[in-house]
Amino acid sequence: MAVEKKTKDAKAPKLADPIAASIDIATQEMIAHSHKLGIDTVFDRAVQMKPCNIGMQGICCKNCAMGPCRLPLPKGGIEGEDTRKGLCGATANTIAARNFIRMIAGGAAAHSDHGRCVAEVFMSAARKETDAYRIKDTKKLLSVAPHLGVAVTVEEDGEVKDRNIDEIALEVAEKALNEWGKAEGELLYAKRAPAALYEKWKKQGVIPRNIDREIVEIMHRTHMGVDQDYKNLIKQGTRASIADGWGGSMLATDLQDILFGTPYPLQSEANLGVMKEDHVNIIVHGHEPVLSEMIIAVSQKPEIVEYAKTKGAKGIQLSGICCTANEMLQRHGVPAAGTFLQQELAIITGACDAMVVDIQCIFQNLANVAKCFHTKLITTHPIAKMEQDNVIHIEFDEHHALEDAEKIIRMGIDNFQNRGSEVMIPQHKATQIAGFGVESVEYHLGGTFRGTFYTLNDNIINGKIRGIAGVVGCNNARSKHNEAHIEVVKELIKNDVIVLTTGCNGIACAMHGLLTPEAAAVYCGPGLAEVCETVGIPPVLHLGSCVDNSRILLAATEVVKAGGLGKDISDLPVAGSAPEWMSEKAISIGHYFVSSGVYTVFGLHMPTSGAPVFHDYLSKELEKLYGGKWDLEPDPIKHARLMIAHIDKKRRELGIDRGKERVLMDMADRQALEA
Ligand code: CUV
Ligand code: SF4
Repeated sequence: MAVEKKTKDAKAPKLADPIAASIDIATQEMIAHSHKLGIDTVFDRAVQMKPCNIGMQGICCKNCAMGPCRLPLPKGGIEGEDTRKGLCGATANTIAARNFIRMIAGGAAAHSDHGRCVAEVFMSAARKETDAYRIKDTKKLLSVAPHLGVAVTVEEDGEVKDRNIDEIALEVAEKALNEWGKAEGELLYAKRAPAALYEKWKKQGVIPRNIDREIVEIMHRTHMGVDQDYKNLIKQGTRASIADGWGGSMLATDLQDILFGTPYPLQSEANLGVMKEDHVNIIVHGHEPVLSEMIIAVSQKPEIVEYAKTKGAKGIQLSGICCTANEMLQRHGVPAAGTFLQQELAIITGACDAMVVDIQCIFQNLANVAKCFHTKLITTHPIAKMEQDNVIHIEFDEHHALEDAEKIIRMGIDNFQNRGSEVMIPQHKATQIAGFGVESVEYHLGGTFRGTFYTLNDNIINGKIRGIAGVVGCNNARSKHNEAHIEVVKELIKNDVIVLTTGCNGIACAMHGLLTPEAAAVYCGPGLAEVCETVGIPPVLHLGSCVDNSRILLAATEVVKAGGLGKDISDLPVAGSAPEWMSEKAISIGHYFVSSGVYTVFGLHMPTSGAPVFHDYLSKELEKLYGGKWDLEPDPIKHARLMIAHIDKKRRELGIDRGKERVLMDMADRQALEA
């Protein structure tokens, strides 16, 4: 009887429709291939499991064992007073605000702990305890040092007088590491913000004391029975997010640039088609370049390449997934194998000989997928292991980094011969130009003599460039892979808004051909196309990984400094966006964009919608304090148009709107915007 029932119930699980799951052909092909092989991926799981509607709206509290307390919105909305409360009396606003800032804590912790790890390696390098890591970019070191209160004297010709580089590096390392846990003072980098913004933060009392403390305080305040005022809760969320964007993330970017080199534009490729059937394919997935830099160094050693040849391979093909892809791309031109949602697919090609992961955005299901193939899945970080028994852990340590990297690569090479017969690498990839940053934007778009953002400002003022958008963030299996990323970006550049991208949006734009100078003639409005063609840049500038969103903050600050566009980031015709966000890091990034004065639109949904008063506070009231605010728009075209409308509003306020909109928007466009 029982057996019979079981067979009746065991109908085949619903599978994802490849065409509905992604706009990318390589991804569609691989999803279909996974079905053929009977391997489930995130795309299938997304159609099999529905999200919890209450959790999604941010109104489930499980901060104590009297709960979880769930506060669903009454059908038909709230009439009159909102009387919903948990056992302790916590209101929907309190619960949603607590949940929201816990997401900020999670995101800020992830970015900042990454930064700390880099700072520790930087310290080892400064102390010369390691051969593997060295101070590479002394120019960047000298430009960063003063922001940490480290004195340098630089002569006109760039030579350092008075102090030697080693001494400066050591002091920078000490000062930087101190930012995580110093006993008094405030976050040193807060002063890198425009003075007007710094003053706003000061007035609101949200300047971080140190990075760790703000994150810990969120955990304290959101503990059962502590902070019960959503305004006060989000204030701490603001302080922690600033500690992320202008602290942990910015330090990560700066120290990585000093250790591994400041990125400059270079050419590469993106999508699963970068994998090569006749090469050893090693994929590095995760976040910290501390690992990937060593993998790159070792994979280029002649004896290692020779070793690969002795095993029958033509060479070693490295590629990246997620932000490790962006780190390896921007400094070395290593191609990206794909975005967040393609990680399982890279193994399903059957041609991934080793996948090396460190921290963040790594699916535990990679281990299950790897089991179906010869792929060695290697975890490397002491804080990020997997329970499955086919996973190999090789702990990576800066003191024997090159040896660790060599062990990993040899393992991948040795595994080349174990490939099965089922190899299918989709033949799709696109060319990309990446590796932009504050320094290279200055170089490309700056004045020849001034070396500032003068020319960029000029083009904004004369209306060729309507404004600047930062479009960033993840993929989310709850929406069609890459669709919103690409539609939002295309709509922006069509309307002469130049786009700065990072994270998986950067990879998506690369995959869909938006990161080439040639894209300007195809997709841009006439003004932006002209600027891109004159300067020879793509209309979408890839600024790197998620911690490199700090580059967007500094680029905006440079635009303020270059003059003519107001005194603060909130005066600029700029807007932010994360069309397919999924991680807590995205919430932290979104919130420091907002707290830095940027109007920021998220796609999908906001985990605050179940608490309308708190939700309104984020989307309306915050603007009065910092000049930036949150918005939500799942439809990509409307999403982009909200950003453009905000940019136009700022142009009007600056008095630089005349002529501009008349040329670029036709009547239908305008009506659509007003509707
Ligand atoms: Ni850190 S956070 S999915 S890799 S951008 Fe990509 Fe970027 Fe989101 Fe993760
Ligand atoms: Fe419920 Fe309050 Fe406990 Fe949250 S803290 S689970 S709302 S009793």
